[in-house]
Amino acid sequence: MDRKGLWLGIVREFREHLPPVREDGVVTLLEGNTPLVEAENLADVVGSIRLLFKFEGLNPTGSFKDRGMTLAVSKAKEEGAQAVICASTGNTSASAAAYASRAGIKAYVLVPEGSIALGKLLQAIMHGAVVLEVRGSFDDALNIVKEITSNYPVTMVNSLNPYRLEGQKTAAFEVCEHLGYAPTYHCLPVGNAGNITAYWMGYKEYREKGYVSSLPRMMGFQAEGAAPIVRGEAVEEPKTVASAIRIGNPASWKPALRVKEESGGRIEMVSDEEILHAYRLVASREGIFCEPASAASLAGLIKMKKEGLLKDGDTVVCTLTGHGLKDPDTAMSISVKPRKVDPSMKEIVEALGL
Ligand code: AN7
Repeated sequence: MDRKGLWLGIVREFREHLPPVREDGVVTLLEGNTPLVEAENLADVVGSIRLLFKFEGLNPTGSFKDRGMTLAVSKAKEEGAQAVICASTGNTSASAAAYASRAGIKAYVLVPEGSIALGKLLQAIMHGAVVLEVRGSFDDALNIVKEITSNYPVTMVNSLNPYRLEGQKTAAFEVCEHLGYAPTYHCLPVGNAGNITAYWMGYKEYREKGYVSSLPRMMGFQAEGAAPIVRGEAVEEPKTVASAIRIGNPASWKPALRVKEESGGRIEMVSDEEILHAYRLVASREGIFCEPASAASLAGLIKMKKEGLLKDGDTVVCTLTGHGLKDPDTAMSISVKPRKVDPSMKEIVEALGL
């Protein structure tokens, strides 16, 4: 059958840039190939730049984690693993559970109690993972996962698993291919700092291979209450509305600092208020519903604009890392509830202000 034109998932599409996987062992949900959507209605906040959103919420489980998980789970299966395990603020566990179910292996998931978005918790449960809510933080859970994987036959699929970042770097390839060049700046939310590290790997590889001639400055944004990299010390009790990046001791802390240095970029922080403002802005003006953590990238860009960092004609890509539908509670908490009306023409016309 001629499959020309059909997307085959990142492991097959970017085969020559990734560690080899046996053809019959690829565990995929056809992740990747996400849209790079041009902003049309934000000039008043970001000025005369070309702004594009890499909407990773359109991956199969609704976040960028699927890019790394297809490769990590394919390799785990190839190596004969019976089970995978991760600690997660929600998206990694949703993705691990989905890919493990497809691979026919078990997924164990440790999440901080009461602290992950409802949709993500349900994804892990629906895909059949063994889910434990740990009375502690994400960082506590990750420490336990590290210890478990060095003592028991389960494969870690947190981003300390090198296949995760290898898979995630493909998002940078796609940006280069869609634009035909590398952007001036690339803005990302930062939690464990794996994704910013992965994008930089991807950009550097594409430049080395001659597909693009320049590299972006990498701009990472943590939430103010969970900004260990910015503050230069681990945060014992990270706090932010953006639960996905509520992380006090990032796994890829040092690599992220190297990315900042090498790319001439920055790692800064944005407040919850700025995050929620950007979250609402991109939904109400551009038709893209991302989750709160994702909006840290746009919040950061708005801050860059205020600081006078942007020049007319710059191209900026903001990655929107996860889908807004994952976190109905946060959306609800900042939304005005719809007004209830009777099925009366008069009342409805009046209520609509027509
Ligand atoms: C939507 O799922 O760490 O800086 O356990 O879900 O690569 O950690 C999620 C992180 C940004 C931060 N946006 O990326 C997890 C987890 C969303 C996320 C990040 C996450 P990294």
